[in-house]
Amino acid sequence: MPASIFVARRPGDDSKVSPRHAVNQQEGPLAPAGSAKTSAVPKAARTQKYPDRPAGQATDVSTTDQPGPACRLHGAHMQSFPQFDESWKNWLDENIRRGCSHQSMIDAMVANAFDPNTAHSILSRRIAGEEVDAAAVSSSASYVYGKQMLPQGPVIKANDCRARVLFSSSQPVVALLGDVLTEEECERLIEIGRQSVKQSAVVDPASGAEIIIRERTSQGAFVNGSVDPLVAKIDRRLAELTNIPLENGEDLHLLRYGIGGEYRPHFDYFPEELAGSRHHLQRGGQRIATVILYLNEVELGGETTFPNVGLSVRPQRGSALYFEYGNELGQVDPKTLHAGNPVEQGEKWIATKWIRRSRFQPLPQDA
Ligand SMILES: O=C(O)CCC(=O)C(=O)O
Repeated sequence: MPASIFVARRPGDDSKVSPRHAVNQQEGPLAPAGSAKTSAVPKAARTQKYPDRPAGQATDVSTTDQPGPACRLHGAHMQSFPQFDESWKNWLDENIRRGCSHQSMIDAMVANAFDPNTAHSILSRRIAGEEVDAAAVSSSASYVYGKQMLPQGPVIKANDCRARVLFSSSQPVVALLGDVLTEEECERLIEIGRQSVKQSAVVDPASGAEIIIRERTSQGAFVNGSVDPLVAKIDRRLAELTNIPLENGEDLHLLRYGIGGEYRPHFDYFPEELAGSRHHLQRGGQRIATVILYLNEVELGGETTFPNVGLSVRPQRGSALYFEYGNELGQVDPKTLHAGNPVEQGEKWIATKWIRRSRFQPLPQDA
């Protein structure tokens, strides 16, 4: 069962480092030879920090984060649509040769406005000695906001629920809905989760395999109506509220974060240019919308944030955060980059529904 695509965190984003993670201070990255413009790379990127990998945790092999020489800075100016040109190619090749940590190279590219998945993919391809076509990695056309799928109005109705729209935005399309689940339903889902969750995985952009990485420190489980009739009831409710056919929804994903648990910035859609997405896209097409159901209130931390648009949502029991990111042109909306902030006190329980463009096809073992 697919999980979301991992996105490398931005450099210097120390606020999201769990207090439980020890950090190793690395030698600061070096300025490029002959360049006076050290300011071309954000200041934060000059002091890379590397959270330790928890003992025994599997590694994302395509971004091994071994300590090593800090990567030299690229002299590029921050721009909204970076081009992977000759100078970036030389920069990457030099830092690969110097044995820099993969994460530090990805971080430096992201700090220069590369899409994190793209940076990840370019790095994997250069390491494998493959040519990278500049045109293929430059940004695609801007996302076109068409007609929203979510019904409009202050209250959205399903057969068994009246959800109040507490907040909404149109670019990106995000809405916070109150009263989607009752207290008892939240309790029951948490109870089901306690019996079933295990360490969460993400999709490796290169291979498509599920991997466990430090960017996602939670425990999760996919559940459907065969586990409990309540899940079928909630699935129906979400389909009615979102106005998207029931069969387009993946199984409900229950997720628990303990103290320090987080999900660093990522997209829920599968980047079509990455080989690892192919297999997942065959199972109902692209993901086009997400609903996050908040099952409890977190004592401190655990907000869902959208770093590209400065939005932060505090979990409120029974409410649902809806966002959509796939339009009729087949584009995906990068403004829906989002994260689950580290839980500082208490625990956090959510249930996520990822929705596909077409009918979702469960794997035989999930059916
Ligand atoms: O934990 C959160 O608030 C975000 C969860 C999330 O990003 C996801 O399930 O895709």
